[in-house]
Amino acid sequence: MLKFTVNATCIMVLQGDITEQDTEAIVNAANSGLLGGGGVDGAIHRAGGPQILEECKQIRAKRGGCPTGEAVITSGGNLAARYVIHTVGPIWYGGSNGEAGLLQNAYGNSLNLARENGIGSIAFPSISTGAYRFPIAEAAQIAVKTLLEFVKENRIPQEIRFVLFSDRDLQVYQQAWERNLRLN
Ligand code: AR6
Repeated sequence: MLKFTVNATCIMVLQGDITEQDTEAIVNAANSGLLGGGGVDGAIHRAGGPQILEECKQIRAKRGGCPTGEAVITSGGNLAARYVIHTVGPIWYGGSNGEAGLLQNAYGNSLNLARENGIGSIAFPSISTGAYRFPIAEAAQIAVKTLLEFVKENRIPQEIRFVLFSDRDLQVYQQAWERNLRLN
């Protein structure tokens, strides 16, 4: 586990299950259809119950889903978290199809939505690095840079957690944070 403060934000990088986090919001690595799926998306809908899917369906009916790089918000259903922010990371097609910018947007728009909703604490999974096959070292670098810029500019949220499923993934994200904090 890594824990440090940047500006006014406490940042924690840890191994765990995002569905068990008691932050005010957790972020879901969803797909544009918003109707659930495997990986972290499946885990969040299973743990949170039918309320989340119901709200996702309403959003889908209203605006036809969630484009890649954007984010929408629902309640957390039965989760400890009050909100779920559903964002859609890019599918990796080799890196020359705008993947980096879209991943940056997914993190940035999730944080913008958190700010708009006055959310004080938020937990992120490793977006796009599972089924969507984004190389994790590059994804971690994008995540860290995007978050650092946001907390420096905004001085919120009070707490950000990065919740990695495997020990290997935890090491990659810890290294990315250590590298970027040295550079800053
Ligand atoms: N807590 C934290 N991390 C988790 C959990 C969990 N409970 N479960 C899995 N992970 P993925 P993507 C990690 O595939 O690549 C879905 O079907 C996992 O080990 O969940 O953005 C959606 O519906 C990996 O490191 O998301 C989309 O169709 C990370 O979460 C598609 O997959 C992301 O893996 C999105 O693909």
